[in-house]
Amino acid sequence: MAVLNILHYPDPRLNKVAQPVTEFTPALRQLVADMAETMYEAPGIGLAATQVDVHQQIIVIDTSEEKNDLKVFINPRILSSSADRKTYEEGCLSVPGIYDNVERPERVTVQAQDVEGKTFTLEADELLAVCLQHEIDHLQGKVFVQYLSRLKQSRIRHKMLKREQQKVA
Ligand code: QAP
Ligand code: CO
Repeated sequence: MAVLNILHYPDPRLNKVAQPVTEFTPALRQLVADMAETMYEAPGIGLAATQVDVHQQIIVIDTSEEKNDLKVFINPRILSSSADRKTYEEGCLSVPGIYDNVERPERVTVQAQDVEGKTFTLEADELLAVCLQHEIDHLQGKVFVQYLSRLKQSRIRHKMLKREQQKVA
């Protein structure tokens, strides 16, 4: 088990499109375990492989209070989204300390595979629906900041770059 390094916005590697997983190997299991450890250690409620610089369609989520309900989504697809929308204040492990409102469909039906390659379908609402959409965006190279106004994006970009600078200085 290992805690992986998380890429920070505006790292261009966060904009890479993840490829489908084709082989359900012990190495995939290990990566999922490491992603879960990285998410719990942060602590966070969701992590996409893109955020740890692995450009494969893999997501881990745990929105439970007790942090004992790990959900793994390999090759996730949104089959349907509700017309109803809801605004939620989102954050992201790749954009630490930044939170802002994003409007998305309130409910989604997602099809994915588990770590063994078995296909399942899940209807999600509430926080899980927000988190799934946020993480699936990551696999498509999209960070939640990209839903905000250009002015906000520019401010966040500057804040993050300045913070990186201070680390090296
Ligand atoms: C995505 O985000 C998400 O800024 C998962 O300093 C967020 O786990 C989906 C985190 C909100 C739905 C709603 C953020 C940790 C964790 C920070 C996370 C921070 C430390 C974010
Ligand atoms: Co995120």
